[in-house]
Amino acid sequence: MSSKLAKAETLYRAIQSRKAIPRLTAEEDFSIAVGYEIQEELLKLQAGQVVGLKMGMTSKAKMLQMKIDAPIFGVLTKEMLIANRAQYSLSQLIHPRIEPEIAFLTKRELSGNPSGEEALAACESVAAALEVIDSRYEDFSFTLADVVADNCSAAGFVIGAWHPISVPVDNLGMVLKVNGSPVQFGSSAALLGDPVLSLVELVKLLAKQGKSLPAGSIVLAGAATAAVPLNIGDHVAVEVEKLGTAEIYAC
Ligand code: 0L1
Ligand code: MG
Repeated sequence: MSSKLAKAETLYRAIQSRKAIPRLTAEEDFSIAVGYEIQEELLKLQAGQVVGLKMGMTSKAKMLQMKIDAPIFGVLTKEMLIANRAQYSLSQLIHPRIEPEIAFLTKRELSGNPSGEEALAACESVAAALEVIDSRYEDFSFTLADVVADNCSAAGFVIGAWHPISVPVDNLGMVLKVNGSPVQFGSSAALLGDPVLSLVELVKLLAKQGKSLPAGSIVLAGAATAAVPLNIGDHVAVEVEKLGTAEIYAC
């Protein structure tokens, strides 16, 4: 039986060596709560500067793609932030995928069980976003507890131009384009019916751990469609109605 730290070290080594590992629960089953404790250990090893959180499994499309059906969260660090329209090297990644997201920036702390209106009122702005995910597990094959331990496959994220929160966000058309060709179509409504409800869900998940969401957090609300493979040479853009684009040049 290996400790939580040993499991986090195994994930950390997978990141460092770019070598996918079998899912940790294949060796020893553990709960989702323990998955979050391993995630915390992994983040300590990575020693990044926390800038926000990401929600995962908040759309039917993602749940179907990954065969997992409960919202989960991971941590975003400054080191993962990719400038909009920048070149982004895939040389440190194992088998990256990319997915279209909506991002929020909070201006007030959120805690407990806020209503959608309270969550929205705590936001400063909203933006189109892309998330690069890179599971440390072979073939992106994992249980819920495994993927939580692996910081929900977090690897990188791109934020488009921030817009005042006065823009209604509950049903914005979203198109993911690779090299100019549309590959996924969705709507922000795919995110629990309204991406703000993904924010609410995040705050509730944090409350279960006795935590709150600090003011100034970036929050990715989850992928509105299935993720697609990200390859060297790809120009990927998400176009979100009223919010514009977030883009990346993979090299
Ligand atoms: O949607 C997400 O960001 C969840 C990522 C974890 C599952 C996956 O690797 O697709
Ligand atoms: Mg995501």
